[in-house]
Amino acid sequence: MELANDQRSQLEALYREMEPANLRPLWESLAELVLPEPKSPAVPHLWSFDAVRDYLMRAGDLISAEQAERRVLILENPGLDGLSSIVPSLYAGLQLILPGEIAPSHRHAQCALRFVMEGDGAFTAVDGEKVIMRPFDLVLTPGWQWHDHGNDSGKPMIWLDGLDIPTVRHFDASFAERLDEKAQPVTVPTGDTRARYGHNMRPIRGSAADRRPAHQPLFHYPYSDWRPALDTMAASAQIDPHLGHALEFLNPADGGSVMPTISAHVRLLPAGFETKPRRSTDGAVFVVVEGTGRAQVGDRDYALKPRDLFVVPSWKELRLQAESDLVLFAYSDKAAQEKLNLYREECA
Ligand code: GTQ
Repeated sequence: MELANDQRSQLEALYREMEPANLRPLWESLAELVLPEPKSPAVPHLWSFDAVRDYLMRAGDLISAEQAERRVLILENPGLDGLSSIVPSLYAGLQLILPGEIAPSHRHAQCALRFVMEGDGAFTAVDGEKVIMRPFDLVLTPGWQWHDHGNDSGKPMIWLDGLDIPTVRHFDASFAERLDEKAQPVTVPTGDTRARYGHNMRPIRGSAADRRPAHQPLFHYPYSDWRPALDTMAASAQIDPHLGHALEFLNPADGGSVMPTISAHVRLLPAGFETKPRRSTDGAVFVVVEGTGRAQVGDRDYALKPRDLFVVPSWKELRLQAESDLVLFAYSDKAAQEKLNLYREECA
């Protein structure tokens, strides 16, 4: 803004007078408030699973899951210091449950997903039903559904927690409750919800068998379903040049995203495949499920190995290269952005 010297000094005097009245001039900050395109404060970053795991196991020696309520190391974006956020709208953490431990029952407004990184056979109980968690399963605990976690297996279990904590904070809409008992009573056999809602079928609406919340019935998307689906897809010659073979997880209630604020998908990039550059306004968290390759995120370049985690902030160009068959899981705030008519993508 071009201003004459005396105009500038008179304006600044006015700003100082206005400040105690909690008033500020828009014209000094308009260009930073209404950007011509996204300029995320979040930066690309990669966490090596092995490095995080070491710290998590050390925490496991010092504090129990019950004491901690949730024994989790937050993956905080280096550009979002102190905000417990991996991108401005989303949270990510790695949670450890040791054999015999319980993370007590609670419910909250925030939506959560779990993506199993290590171990086999711990459970998450959701509204009275246990899900047995196996490697690379996706388990949801949708907003306001009771959940606790426990480990009856003989080995440590580690999973990625993806929540919309910063989004709920943004709306000042957080509610949370704890159950008096440590673990909620199990009232429904394991697998019951998947049988009812997980096979492109559902109980007749309103019938006695239609027992789950109408908007959010399903909470388990096992690896044993999604991984073979990707292989079958990859047997066809058609591959999306920007995505590879990609499948999005759906909410069977409405065919939309898994939860109101969070979308999730998996992809398979065959060995030697390289995606064309693509950018989108959603902030996304990726997990390498299998394979090796490279990810270029904006001006950063990462070598990928199994169980690494990396973040792609809004509008940063992403290119992926598969050395061996590369399988990725990702979640993002695309679901929330689409509801607000904000989502955009651009393919080069
Ligand atoms: O498992 O309920 O990583 O409430 C953060 C907050 C996990 C959980 C987190 C939570 C949980």
